[in-house]
Amino acid sequence: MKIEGKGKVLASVAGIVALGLLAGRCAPSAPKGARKGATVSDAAQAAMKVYVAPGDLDEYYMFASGGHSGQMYVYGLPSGRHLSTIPVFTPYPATGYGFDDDSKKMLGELTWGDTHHPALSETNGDYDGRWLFINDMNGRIARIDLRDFKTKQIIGPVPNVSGNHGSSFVTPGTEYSVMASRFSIPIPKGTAVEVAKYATDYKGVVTGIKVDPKSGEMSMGWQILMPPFDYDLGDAGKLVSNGWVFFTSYNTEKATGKLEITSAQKDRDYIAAVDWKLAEQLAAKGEGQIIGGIKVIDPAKNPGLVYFMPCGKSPHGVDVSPDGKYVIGSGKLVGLTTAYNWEKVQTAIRNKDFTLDDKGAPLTEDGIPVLKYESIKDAEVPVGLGPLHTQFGPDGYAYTSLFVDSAIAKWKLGTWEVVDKVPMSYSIGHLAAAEGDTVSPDGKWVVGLNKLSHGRHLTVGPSQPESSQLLDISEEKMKLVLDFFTEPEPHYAQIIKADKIKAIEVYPKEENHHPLATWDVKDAGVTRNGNKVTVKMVEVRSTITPTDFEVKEGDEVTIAVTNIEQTTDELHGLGILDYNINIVIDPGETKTVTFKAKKKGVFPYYCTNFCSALHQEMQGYLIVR
Ligand code: K7E
Ligand code: CUA
Repeated sequence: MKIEGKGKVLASVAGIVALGLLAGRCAPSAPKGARKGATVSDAAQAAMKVYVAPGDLDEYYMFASGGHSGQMYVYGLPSGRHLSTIPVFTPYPATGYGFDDDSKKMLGELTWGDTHHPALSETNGDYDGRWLFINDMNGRIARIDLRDFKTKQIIGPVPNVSGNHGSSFVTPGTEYSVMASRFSIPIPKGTAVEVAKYATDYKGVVTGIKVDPKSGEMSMGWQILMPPFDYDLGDAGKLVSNGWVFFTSYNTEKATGKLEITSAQKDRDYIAAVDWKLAEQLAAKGEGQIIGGIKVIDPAKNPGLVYFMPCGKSPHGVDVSPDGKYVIGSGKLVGLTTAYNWEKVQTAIRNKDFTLDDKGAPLTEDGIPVLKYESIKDAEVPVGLGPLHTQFGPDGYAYTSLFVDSAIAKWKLGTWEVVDKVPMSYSIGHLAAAEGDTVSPDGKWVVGLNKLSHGRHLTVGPSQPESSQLLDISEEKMKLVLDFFTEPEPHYAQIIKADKIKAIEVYPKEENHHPLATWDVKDAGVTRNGNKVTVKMVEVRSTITPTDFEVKEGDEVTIAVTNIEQTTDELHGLGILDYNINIVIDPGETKTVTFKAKKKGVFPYYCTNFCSALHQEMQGYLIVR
């Protein structure tokens, strides 16, 4: 999204090239800092592709999960600039998240989360720019509203879900955001059973969290009982496969102990294919047995609900092609990925074409039939070692990350030909393509989300950033054009065209319905009801009103701050020293913070967010007698 037109960009690039040539005095072939072996022309071309001139805007947003930081990070592409941090499962003093009453309540007792897979809301299988969902291993999903980039709801911990890794993938109409247990446990939660009884007494579950199509509000949809495997990743079917959702699973041995050995005994693990439309119907009929406070549907009693598709050992990603015709899944330690043909899967289901056990009977796992691998696979594509995750372009090309090879392979759906491979530095996990999970990927860019960054940046001590690498995929050969660095731990990211997001920068006054909103400094002040004190506070450049107030020791104090600004970027903060209070109020917003006045004395408060030349004058005194 170049604001000032291409001419200016080319002129800027000419500048880069000229700089490169000047620097060339000591390194004749490459600009200063370019990797060994790069020529001026390679580096200049790459620079031209990713250069976003000062004042220009990126064309894409990348929303990357922050792993066990519990946050989401927003980057611009192709520049790789970090634009924003969206606090989700962890307090974040920079925006006061987790300190004000509402966000504190939303976080509850858990002040950390482990986020893995962001999912942008979809309409007809395309990102619609409305919401962003993100899972937490502690059995939760959060919804971020992309109108203001704020976390609006956290659902969970959802009963029976343990280690919510296979999440927060959405169905093509955002009917559901799904969850799957990584760690099977005895359910309901709270039951203690020895690990020796794992195979019989532990269970996994797959859950559909219903999303209200208007408000995005999440509620419990359905839950399905699953054998005690480890469920890993998921993806919803689309177009021809719409109505189904797929999850990889490992440890189908139902083993315990050192899984790296004990779960490597069989030839194959499974991809679970779940008919979510049937689950929805069954849930509507009241099917299921209440476990842990919610109805859990048993697939053994409801044929057609779940099938297992045999897959290479320890698969990670499962990915549905943009047309919905292929489901791609791989064993994590092998050199090929399998393309399952959805038509063949359906035929196998119709014909009851199941894997047979040693006695020649159809193989089931806790009552769930296992389809026959040979009947449902279309191809085994020799992508390279350690295929983890696949993304797609608009032209029938697929891009698979290879952890062991540390590379990305480009291959063609249908011909199954591997056409290109580019090394990553180092050990790529997921990869994300522009609009890559939709029915109409953009091509253009793929980001490799690498696990290690060793030697790619100025040293910062042992806790190193993660390296992401941007590939230009607009031509036949992929080109590595940029390294950039992210906060831990960008397990997965999604990339959306920037013009799909219509964010506000100010909360309009007329939308503020907070009961304690105070828009006139004359209405600011203190009211008392017994030992409960309410302080209506107004912040506007460059005064906090009231400028001082008194309470008594032991009072329960609620401060409601309204930032009455209606101007972009005029945020105000409220920090109260020694009381661990730090909130930030956006223009037009009202927030409350409640605390017990436990300490006597005089406590200065002040605006923490730089707002004007007299920001430093925005201060006052809390007196506790
Ligand atoms: Cu780290 Cu999807 Cu949780 Cu992979 S995840 S590489
Ligand atoms: Cu208000 Cu600084």
